[in-house]
Amino acid sequence: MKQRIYKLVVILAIFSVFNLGAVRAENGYNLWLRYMPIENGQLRQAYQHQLASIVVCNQSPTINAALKELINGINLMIGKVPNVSSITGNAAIDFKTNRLVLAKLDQPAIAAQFSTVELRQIGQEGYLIKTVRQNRVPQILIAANTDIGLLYGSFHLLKLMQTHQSLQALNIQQWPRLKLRILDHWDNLNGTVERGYAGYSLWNWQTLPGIIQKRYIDYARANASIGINGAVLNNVNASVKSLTKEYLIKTAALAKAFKPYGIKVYLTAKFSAPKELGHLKTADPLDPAVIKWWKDKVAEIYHYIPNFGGFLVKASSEGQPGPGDYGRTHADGANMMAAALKPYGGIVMWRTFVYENKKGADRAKQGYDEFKPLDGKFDENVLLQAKYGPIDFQPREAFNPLFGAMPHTHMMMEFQITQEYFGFATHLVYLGSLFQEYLRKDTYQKGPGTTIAKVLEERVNPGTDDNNRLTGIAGVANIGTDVNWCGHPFGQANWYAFGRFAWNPMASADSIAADWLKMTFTNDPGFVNPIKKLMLGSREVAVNYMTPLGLSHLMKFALHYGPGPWSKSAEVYHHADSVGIGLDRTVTGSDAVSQYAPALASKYSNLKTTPLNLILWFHHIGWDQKIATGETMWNSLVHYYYQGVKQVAAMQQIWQSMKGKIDEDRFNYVTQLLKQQHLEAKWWRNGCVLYFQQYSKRPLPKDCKEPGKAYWNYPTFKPDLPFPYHLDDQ
Ligand code: BDP
Repeated sequence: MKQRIYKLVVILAIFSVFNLGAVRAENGYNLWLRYMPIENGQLRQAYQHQLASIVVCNQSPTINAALKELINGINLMIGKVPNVSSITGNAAIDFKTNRLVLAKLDQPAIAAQFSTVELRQIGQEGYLIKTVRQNRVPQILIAANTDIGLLYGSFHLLKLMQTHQSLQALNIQQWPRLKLRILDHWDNLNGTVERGYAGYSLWNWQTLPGIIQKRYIDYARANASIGINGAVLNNVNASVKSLTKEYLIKTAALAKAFKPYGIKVYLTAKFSAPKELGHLKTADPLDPAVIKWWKDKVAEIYHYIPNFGGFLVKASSEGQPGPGDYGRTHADGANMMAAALKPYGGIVMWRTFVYENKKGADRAKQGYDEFKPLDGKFDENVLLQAKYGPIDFQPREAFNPLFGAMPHTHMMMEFQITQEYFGFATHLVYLGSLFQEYLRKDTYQKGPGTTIAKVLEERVNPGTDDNNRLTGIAGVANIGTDVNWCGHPFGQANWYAFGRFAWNPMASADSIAADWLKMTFTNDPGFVNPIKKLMLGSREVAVNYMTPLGLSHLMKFALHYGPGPWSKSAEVYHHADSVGIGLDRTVTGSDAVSQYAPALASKYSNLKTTPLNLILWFHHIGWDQKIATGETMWNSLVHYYYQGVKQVAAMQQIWQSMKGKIDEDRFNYVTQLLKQQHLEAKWWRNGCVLYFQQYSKRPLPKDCKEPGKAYWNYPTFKPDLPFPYHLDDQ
């Protein structure tokens, strides 16, 4: 008995000392900042040697945050707390004993370690990491022009350790390609989150400003670790209450908590606020009383929140008030707000998401039609925030033609990280592939090679000072109060990937997935390689079982979960009839193709040169017509739906073969989620195939088993029934 107890104690001691990754219970709270113990003895020893001590020059809340992160991370990974010393003022750094040096480049001894090119490149937020040798003692230098650069550099060093890379000969130059890297939270003041599937809002307005939860700080850490530098705290469908003094004071507390992590807060501004809060008769942007109201409001905001970022505005869109209510343009509205913010360095992010449900109108054309004529009319502190596609965050759309059409306007990308149209937080969909696809799309704006990434990065007026150029990207957050922040454990990858693409729009979805997997689960290549492949394919899998070949918006009306091609609102997107399916957007149809550069317009006008994955976006195609798959339109469509379901089954199998390689809790959770995704993929397949078959009146290809019809109340598909769990066997 005694011996058994002894054994147990030894086992427990081993577990607690090494905190073994594969067996430790995990709930996902630590995201990609888990800092797991390095089990490879050689590597651990090398790190212990290289990071035995840290010296920091000067102190500030941001440098303290960096130091705290480094001490904690290094200690957890190598089991040793580094010695820390700090030097203030011009005191010389002892290069003999200090192994990791964190210093600003205004110190000549530090700057001397780098070339002028390196020094020039990194700007206000970049950093340099270099292994230098002084008296044959290797030193790791993290250097930057600013404190925030040092924090970003510290996270980079920790990432190298988390992904088990050598620190022997580092030579890293990093700087963000876009200035504004922002999360848009669609959070309501009552704690709910519009299109949020991971619990409630992180912001506890009731306990603010008094209580700063640890979660707020961990949120800021996670963002800083990937370079996100802004957060819009509230829903684009805005409440004016967020602009009242009471809420500004609460917001100020969050802004203060985030500041050391380089994160500015922004608010959405409801256009009718002068009426609703100020009791003015109008919100007309050209009315002097309205102009004064916004000026005063902005002054009040900066009084409480000195580092306030600015406004995000959804105006004259989906019933929201806007300049259109007074016969004014978007430029009139945006510039009026921008003028109020300008003295404080604030900015306006004005959304281009506008459409009317006019009969016969092609929604894909409307953003362009309204905004193209305004190119060059927006003030210098205004950015237009456009979704990646012209409709609405669909699994796949053609890219938004506005990105190729506004050479004199600051254009900002809007991605959706929350999976509104991707099965909520139930489906495993890695959006890194989607971000990459759109950022690399060629707009041809200035000839071939003018990718969206370039459009976002480029200056509006070449030859002007780059520092004045506003560039940016926003992602609608998938974060909530769920213990793992994002609902689906793999939803975290989309937050992570968004940050990495915001830092560098030409980053690779593949290497981002690899980094995320290593930091979030394990460095074991037996896990990382197959699961990375699974992630990289996952977005296309979802497209296959939801909206293949360029279809869009077939989701259940308003809810946007599950299939609903039979709803009136979906019919305008698929145009299925007895002849065929798809929307003619060529000159014989809505002529949306003419909104693209001529080279693209002619490519998209011809079915043969239209990319296969967009054929139904641009063309109405006969059921019996042969397409590039080599099969008829009907058979191809059905095959895509069936393939999507098979692919989810394959994802399940791959995941099962990972048993034992990661912690049980997350393994089991993802197992359940994939099972649900498989059911839902069948739900999509059966619903869409049976529905479209009513039009095609063709049999299914021979290799496709008839889907069970019971659930569908075939052929009316009405009423909507609860989720068909019995699809298990259909
Ligand atoms: C749609 C969402 C809706 C948002 C809207 C927007 O369904 O909840 O308010 O986008 O972006 O996709 O404003």
